[in-house]
Amino acid sequence: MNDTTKLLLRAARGDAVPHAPVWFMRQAGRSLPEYRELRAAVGMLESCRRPDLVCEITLQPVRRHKVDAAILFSDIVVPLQAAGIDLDIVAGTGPVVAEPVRTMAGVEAIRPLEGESVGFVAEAIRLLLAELGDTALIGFAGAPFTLASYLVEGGPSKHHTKTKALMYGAPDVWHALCDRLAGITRTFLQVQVDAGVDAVQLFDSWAGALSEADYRRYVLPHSRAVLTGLRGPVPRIHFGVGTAELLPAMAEAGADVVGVDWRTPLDVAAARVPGKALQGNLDPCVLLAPWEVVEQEARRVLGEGAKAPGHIFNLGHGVLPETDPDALTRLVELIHTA
Ligand code: 1CP
Repeated sequence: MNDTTKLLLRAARGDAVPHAPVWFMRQAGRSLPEYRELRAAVGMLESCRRPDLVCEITLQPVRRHKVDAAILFSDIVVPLQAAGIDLDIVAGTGPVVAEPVRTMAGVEAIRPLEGESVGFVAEAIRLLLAELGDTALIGFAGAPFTLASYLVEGGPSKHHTKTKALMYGAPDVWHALCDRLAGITRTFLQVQVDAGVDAVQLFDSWAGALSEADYRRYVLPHSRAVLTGLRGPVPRIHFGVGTAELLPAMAEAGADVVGVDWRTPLDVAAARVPGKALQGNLDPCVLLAPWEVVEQEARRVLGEGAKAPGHIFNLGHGVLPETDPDALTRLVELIHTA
């Protein structure tokens, strides 16, 4: 009998698949001329709040590349703004927070997220489900540590110095902050699951800045509260950059699929998180090289990924804006026929 379950879900469960499912982190966005055109007159956060635009931008890479999954077009700071935090996404910089949070009073001013205040996301998901057919729809949110980093620093940061200073220097404030962020993230994901997404990805992009011991002490309980508090049978993908030493702890936080960056070969990752499906992990910079290099590296990733119970092909982090979209289309064809 033919299994009609979406390919991404079969791979996430470790079931047999005809080929690895493939999608790309940041597949929507600046590498696509049709995205740049659509966004020319609309601010980033405004585009995230308009269901018609969210639907169109989410579908653009699906139409163009024939990927096996769409990822909802949004941003990790969308639920923070919906919860009343004054912030914006500045072109060329990223999220910028008006009043950085560094005290208990600042933490206590953060309100819980009301599901209705992100109703535009549920509406966008309804529009998308009517269009997507066999293509899986992935919802997502930022994990407490990565969100805390933007709130404490006030914007993007290389070393997360102020964030770690707060974590070490005022652990009560730190845990109170992460507790509130875990609540916001869980509600944001629950809205997406209730609206019908097939899977969720929790991005803890910057957790790799921590040692394993500090991750377990300061971060894991909060990410676990998100992943295990979420109701619904959808697979949970958990991803961060530079997390080779954290993979077992990130799996323990409640991941069904562990996302891996390009630094850790997938066969090595498979040995570190036995029984878990993996997602990754072609270096996004490889796509700037001639096709022969892309093909060789993609085949290596597929071979190493075959050591895991299930493998979802992806990059090791997001698509770089300067990537030639045709290289991504060709890569999808390769994965589908390899
Ligand atoms: O004007 C623009 O086009 C702004 C660029 C942009 C885009 C396209 C930002 C600002 N966010 C997004 C969309 C986005 N953000 C998506 C959907 C697109 C897709 O994947 O197809 C997703 C999944 C995110 C998630 C996100 N935002 C993360 C986690 C993923 C990751 O890349 O690690 C993070 C860390 C952010 C913060 C953020 N938002 C935007 C930027 C430039 C950044 C990073 C800033 C920094 O370097 O700290």
